[in-house]
Amino acid sequence: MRVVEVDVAPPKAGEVRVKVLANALCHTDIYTLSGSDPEGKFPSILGHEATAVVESVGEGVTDYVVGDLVIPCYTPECQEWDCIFCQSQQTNLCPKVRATQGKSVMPDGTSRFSLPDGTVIYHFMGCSTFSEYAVLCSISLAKINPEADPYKVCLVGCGISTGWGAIMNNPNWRPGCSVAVWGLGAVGLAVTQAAALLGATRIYGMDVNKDKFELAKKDFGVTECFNPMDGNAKDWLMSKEKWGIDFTYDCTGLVPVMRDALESAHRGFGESMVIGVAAAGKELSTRPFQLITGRCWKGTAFGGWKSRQDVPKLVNKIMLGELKIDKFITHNFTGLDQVQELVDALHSGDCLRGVLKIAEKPCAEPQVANVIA
Ligand code: NAD
Ligand code: AHE
Ligand code: ZN
Repeated sequence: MRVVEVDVAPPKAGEVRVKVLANALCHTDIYTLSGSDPEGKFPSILGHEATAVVESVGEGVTDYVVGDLVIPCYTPECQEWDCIFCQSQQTNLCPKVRATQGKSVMPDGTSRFSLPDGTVIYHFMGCSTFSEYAVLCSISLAKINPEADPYKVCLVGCGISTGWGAIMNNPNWRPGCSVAVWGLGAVGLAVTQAAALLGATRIYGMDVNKDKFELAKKDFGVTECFNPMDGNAKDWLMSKEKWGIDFTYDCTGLVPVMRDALESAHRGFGESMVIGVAAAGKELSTRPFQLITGRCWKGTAFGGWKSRQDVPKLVNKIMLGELKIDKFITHNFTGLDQVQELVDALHSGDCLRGVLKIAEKPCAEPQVANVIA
């Protein structure tokens, strides 16, 4: 990983160039950096959990004006009448730019990033916000309340929204239920926080790092913790709840954990949700009997939120104090030169989210000088 000077070309039709104010590090950035992502293409600019300001707009872009405060969204929302995904209430997976996004380029097949010698630098997840400037599709931006704190609400761009949505967007959710979460990072703790808020009465947290347990119980609604290094988590859960857990969540990206989560789900109606991203080549397995006996295996991308319509609402709920985001921010850094410190922090085991401040928020009002005539 290196910090270098990059040329950021102007936005083309349907695109927006933004000035990035803040970017938090998500585990998925590290996963792609490690080479485990089959779609990872290098050299690239990582980063997808950000707040930014619109710097310029390309031809045909009418939804944004220069100065708008926005959150980049790796799951876009084209909102077109003939997009069966945007028109459906069942999904947030708008596929409009997914094919080119997966190839790490813009919809016209080219990149807006290059080195001064002409070397192409690739995009990442349609965002690439570990940068002073980035170019995104206009359908990949959510315009938010200009009064929002950009150094906090950047978290809405991925992990926290994903964890909250896994609970809040589940039509089968019911208060009084039991929940089990593997992986007490920011995503897993957003799941437990939302579960507690929506009335779960037993919330079991599993992590191989026992240092996570105190905070999980104190601040994020977890009622009991277990370290899978100390024994079989499935057996432990079954000793607590005879027929299994109502809702289970993998927030590790490890396929053996995903299997345990499914097999710990309640006989007859338990649901298990895959949230963690598994490395290239990994596959799931279980006995089909687990499904025949009524367990349901599913997954979520970005917690099911429809990005452009739901992200501004999430930001408002944070500003109203209904959704608590502060406790997820364990580390703060300033300037792109500190990106390695940010990565080291997430690896250290005591970091939920580290926020990298990249630029000052511009003043909302024009500055007027006092003049004595
Ligand atoms: P994180 O690294 O902060 O947290 C992961 C946690 O899992 C750590 O606390 C770690 O100690 C724990 N862990 C590791 N092995 C474990 C095991 N065997 N059993 C129990 N716990 C274990 O990561 P994060 O940012 O919270 O992200 C979690 C996962 O969610 C990642 O795989 C990430 O790529 C994925 N993710 C998915 C989405 C989505 O839309 N589906 C969105 C954001 C992140
Ligand atoms: N490139 C990976 C896919 C990774 C993946 O599944 N990403 C999640 C978001 S992780 C955010 O931190 C996701 O939402 N996926 C849906 C999508 O359209 O990418 C691979 O395995 O190819
Ligand atoms: Zn992420």
